[in-house]
Amino acid sequence: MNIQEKVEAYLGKPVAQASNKEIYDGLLTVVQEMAAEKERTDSKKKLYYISAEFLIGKLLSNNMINLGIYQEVKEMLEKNGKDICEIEEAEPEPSLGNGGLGRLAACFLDSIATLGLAGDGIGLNYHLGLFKQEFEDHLQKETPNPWIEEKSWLKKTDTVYPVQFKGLNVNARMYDIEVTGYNNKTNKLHLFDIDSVDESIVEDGIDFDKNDIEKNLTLFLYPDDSDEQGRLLRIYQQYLMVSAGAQLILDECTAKGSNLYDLPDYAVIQINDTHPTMVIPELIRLLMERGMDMDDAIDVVSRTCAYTNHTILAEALEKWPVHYLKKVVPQLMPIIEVLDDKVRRKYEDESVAIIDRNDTVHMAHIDIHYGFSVNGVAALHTEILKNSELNNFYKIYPEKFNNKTNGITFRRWLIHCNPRLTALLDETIGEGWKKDAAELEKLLAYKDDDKILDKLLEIKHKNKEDLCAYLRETQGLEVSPDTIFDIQVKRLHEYKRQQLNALYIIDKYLEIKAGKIPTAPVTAIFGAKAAPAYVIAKDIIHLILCLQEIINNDPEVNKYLRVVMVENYNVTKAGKLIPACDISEQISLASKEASGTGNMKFMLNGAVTLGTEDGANVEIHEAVGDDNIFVFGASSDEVIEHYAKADYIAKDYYENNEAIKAAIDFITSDEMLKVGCEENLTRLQNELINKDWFMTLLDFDSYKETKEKALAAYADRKAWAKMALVNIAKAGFFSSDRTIEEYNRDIWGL
Ligand code: Z57
Repeated sequence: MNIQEKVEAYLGKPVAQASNKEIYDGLLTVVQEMAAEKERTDSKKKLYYISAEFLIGKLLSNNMINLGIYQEVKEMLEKNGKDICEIEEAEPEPSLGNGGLGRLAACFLDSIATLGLAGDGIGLNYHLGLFKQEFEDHLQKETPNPWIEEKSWLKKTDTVYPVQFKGLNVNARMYDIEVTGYNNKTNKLHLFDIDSVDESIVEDGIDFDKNDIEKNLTLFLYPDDSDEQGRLLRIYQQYLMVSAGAQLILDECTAKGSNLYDLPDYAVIQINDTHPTMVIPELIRLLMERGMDMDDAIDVVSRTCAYTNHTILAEALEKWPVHYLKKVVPQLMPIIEVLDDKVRRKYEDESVAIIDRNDTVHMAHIDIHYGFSVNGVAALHTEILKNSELNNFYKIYPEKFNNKTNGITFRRWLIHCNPRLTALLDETIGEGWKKDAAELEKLLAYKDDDKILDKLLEIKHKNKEDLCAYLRETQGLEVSPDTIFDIQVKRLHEYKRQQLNALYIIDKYLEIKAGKIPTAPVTAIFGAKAAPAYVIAKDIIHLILCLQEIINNDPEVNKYLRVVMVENYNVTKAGKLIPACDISEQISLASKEASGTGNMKFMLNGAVTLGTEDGANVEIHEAVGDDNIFVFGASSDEVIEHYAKADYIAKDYYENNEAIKAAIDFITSDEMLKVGCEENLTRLQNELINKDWFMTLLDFDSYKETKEKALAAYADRKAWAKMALVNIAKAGFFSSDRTIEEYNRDIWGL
């Protein structure tokens, strides 16, 4: 049977007569079967990538591309009067991640399977995912995001493991999602859940009874990104994940013949940030339960586990009070105490202790002492870990530290989201880049080829037209593809400095009002969710939404400047925004963005970066050279020094810089207060003048100056196209296939 026949057998009617939703269900069923029939990767040693987040995005097209049937299905649908893009709309997006960390885990699964490595994901099956963002009165409102339908990529299994909390025993059931590799074998994503979870306890937005663990345990993903609220429920979630995961790992390894003393020959566990750190004491506990000595168990586990750090923000490094752990997982405390005791006997340095003097457990410290590898996610980030944040550990274990610069899967972030550019690359340099991303460099030979440069501009314009249509349909916003698309999409956080971009927009608005006409019209596009409890982040969203209202409705200004805040930014929307971008905003305070991965996606799609020397921007800069990127702002060394000396005073900039003062004053001007809320705007204004922890005002002048240069450069269309071409050609290094090859070479040894 061909695919059409299979789908029609499922539907019981011709494709031409079925609804988009029916066709989606049919394709899901057929594709899922095809994936299940594919050969599994198999080897003695297997990787387990444990992560609280897997931001996998929609799976239908991704799986069809990887299985090599995308083109065939697309054409079959066309013949039947159907559009594959509309079928895609019928798929709900699983929102099992916040941002970069979760999306990285998803790119990694794709690359691990593509490289034919045996590696499964272990995580949690959040029924309502991360919240869905809605805008109401220019404010963010959160609602649940149910994504599991009758027909779903999730397959319920019969595998169930008992997990014990203090006073509560639950059964963790495993659900599986097939992970298809690009023209290769398959792996699995295992998501644990408990049967008793009850979605009906959610009311009034995303509120629910925090005490009813049996009903709430896997309802939601914790909605914070890089900052921690330290709630008990999070410990319950983490322990469910690691205890079930550890039992699965031990079962699989013993089934393959491990005697458990040789566990490191059968398994390597990559711990994605500190959220899964309890897997270390839990594995020790389980090995002891199976008869192993404690010292042997500690040794075996230490040679099995490796840790990835994703941030230097102090507030993001998880620390749990001992009394929290005692309340939820008392069985782990005696083990953690022994781990701490061993460290204290060996090292006098209080700063490397596991349990500190305030009875707080430092999760990252467990990972570093009792894992065999510690890696950062970009060159600069790893250097900062070694030289400052984790310097005391680096001095003890220099051999454990290594860098693995992040990457992205080109299957989703080019082949799927940008078919026009994909076709041009195929025609121009062949298809080899799809398996070996370094081959993108072949494009450099066309740097002065007017035909190719024109085609790049034409593709970008068409992608911008598509985005315009999408914004009109989804949010009723009118923007023109003939303006410069300047895009900043990422989680809302002060260190990422959406507020710097907003201050620039206010400055530009005031200039236009004063009669200074800009050289080129700009559409400033944002997309960002704020953690529901992160007050200032929500105030920044409010500011942007007010600017959108004022600026877009001012006929004097909207010829030159428009603002778009995309609602509910997610993986699906990223796929529509990124191919349409001219200028990629990567403007975090230097030293604070561990890597960034959106920066790589934009580059790959021919956008030019406007950014600070932070995270992987540094490596992008190195790859494309000074002429193909716009870099500004204080360096990470300067920033680190400002923090050390505590000598940055925002108010001095406010008082001494007219443009800054005018922009900040505007936040509470009459015009703003007419559309906005005084409480939010005043709070944000105060924060900027009196605190500004992430030094927005420090970089304002250099941001403005560099942005003007970028906007002016856009006018020379050919020179701009050349910059885009170099960015695409040099993006090969940022393929997650390269990242995974390095993980395997240096850490996993599969
Ligand atoms: C998260 O998305 C990241 C770090 C964290 O500590 C948490 Br919690 C969530 C991000 C970093 O902010 C990015 O810079 C990085 O690219 C990404 O993780 C993947 O490494």
